[in-house]
Amino acid sequence: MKIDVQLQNIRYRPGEDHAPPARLLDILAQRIAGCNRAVRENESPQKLDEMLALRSGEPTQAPLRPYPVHPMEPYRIKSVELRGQGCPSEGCPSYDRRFQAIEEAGYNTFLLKEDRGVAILIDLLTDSGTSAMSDRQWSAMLSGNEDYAGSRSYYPLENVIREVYGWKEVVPTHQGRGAEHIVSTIFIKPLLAQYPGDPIFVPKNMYFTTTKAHILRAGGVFQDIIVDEAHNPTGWHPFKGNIDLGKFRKLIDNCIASWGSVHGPRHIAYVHLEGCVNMAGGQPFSMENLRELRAVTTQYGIPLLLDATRLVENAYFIQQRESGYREKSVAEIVREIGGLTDGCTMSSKKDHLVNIGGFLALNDEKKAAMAREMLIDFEGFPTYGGMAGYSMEALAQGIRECIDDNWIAYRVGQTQYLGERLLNAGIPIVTPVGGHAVFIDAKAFLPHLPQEQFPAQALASAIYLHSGIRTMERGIVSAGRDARTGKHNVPELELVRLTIPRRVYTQSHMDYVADKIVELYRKRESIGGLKIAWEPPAGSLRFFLMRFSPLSPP
Ligand code: P70
Repeated sequence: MKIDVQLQNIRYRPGEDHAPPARLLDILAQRIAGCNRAVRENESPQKLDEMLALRSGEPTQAPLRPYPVHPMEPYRIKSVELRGQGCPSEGCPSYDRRFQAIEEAGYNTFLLKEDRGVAILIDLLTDSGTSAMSDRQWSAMLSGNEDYAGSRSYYPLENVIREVYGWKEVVPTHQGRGAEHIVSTIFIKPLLAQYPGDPIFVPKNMYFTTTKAHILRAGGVFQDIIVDEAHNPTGWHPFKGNIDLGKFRKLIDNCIASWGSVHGPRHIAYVHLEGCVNMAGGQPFSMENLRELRAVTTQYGIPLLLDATRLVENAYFIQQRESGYREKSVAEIVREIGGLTDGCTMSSKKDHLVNIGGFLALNDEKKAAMAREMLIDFEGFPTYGGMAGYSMEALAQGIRECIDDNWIAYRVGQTQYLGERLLNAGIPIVTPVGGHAVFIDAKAFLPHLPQEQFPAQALASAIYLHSGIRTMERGIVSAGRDARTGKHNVPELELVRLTIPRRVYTQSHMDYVADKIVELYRKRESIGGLKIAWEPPAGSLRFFLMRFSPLSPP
């Protein structure tokens, strides 16, 4: 590819201007590629051509930024949550208060409590159910209809899901795991009855905690088929969420070798494809990968379901990074993805800008009928499935709002901003930065701690203690124990997630977060490891409730 850039017109950040030409060129390459991956000293330069190729013919100077830029909010604020009035230092609880709070929480950020006033200054535990709703959502809620059956608040929701994603049958649930419970049961259990004693597989692009728990609970065998690049926190790849089709074909071939060409592929209940893979750092899959996957699943008659929880963010990355999608709206891309799949499980608490809700959707009417039967036992009647009428109204409106191009560019842009600020200070984070969160590589941040001392858990506690910012461990603690051996599952990625709630925090909050993490990084040697103080006995989701204590006093 020929590159024609007027180097003298490029502005660099203060301090960068006098860097050697090779480094300037590299910085330039990174910015042009729009990957927002600032270069750290002594890193090998990326290939300029490869990165430019990702922009598919964009004018090369358009995306240049002299320093990380926080996008402007595509909304105004008209209602706020008051926090910490009367607290000294801008509402940040004192060190003593933070120390007491983390001690009481057993060094588990999930267990921090605000029972005696403010304990948490900025809450980056999760983007789940933490969105600020719009004026339109709040006003829609007032027209919620609470009839038990046939609620008129249900039908607009059903219509908007069909319109936006394209699946035919919609089954509402109280949140994502309600949908996972039903989907894994109705797809796995009939096959276990048909092939008694045989394993029934569910391959997926990396595990997610609740998803895997429900697959196992239904008697299935989880199989990770994500590309190897996903396990490398800093390797640069635009679609680290892709499925490795080689791994998928190998699973199919093994099934055929064991049970023949008709019954073999039926030992795979469905493929589950997650958008913006949470446990990999919010990494997207590409449309090309999905199309190839669709071809294989069609060939063998294997259902292809999405975990569509963060699909809108995934669609934005396709628009930004995949050739041929620049001119398409995020809504068009989402619809295209929906059309290539057989249904989904959905936690609406993320993309959809609501505090509670979810659904499953399917094209297969028979399976949908099975799902509704189960729904009545576990969630509720098919026209509310665990949500209030007012929640369904807020959800229908949230779905319309979240596929707006301006909104999603802002949303991902804010995450990129925080990521870029940390990268510029040399903090080891997962790159490229994902859609909903910045993930700190705890192994690289705390190289002095072995994984058995829970470095990500220790770092999440240290961040809280240092700054009042709450984050979440995504490493060996989240990975749980092997049910057979009782040993810790040891994931390659040992991460702390800084998850950004939607429409809640501003640039000054992001700046505070970046400043505090950088401060802590400078004294990282002082952070010690943890040991387990208590663990729930049946603990596939042990991270929610576990307690720890420091190996040496903090
Ligand atoms: C998070 C939340 C939820 C989630 C998800 C994906 C890709 C399904 C779900 C389940 C909440 C959470 C859940 C377990 C452990 C920690 C945090 N993710 N698929 O913070 O949906 O919560 O509605 O049942 O990310 O990432 P739901």
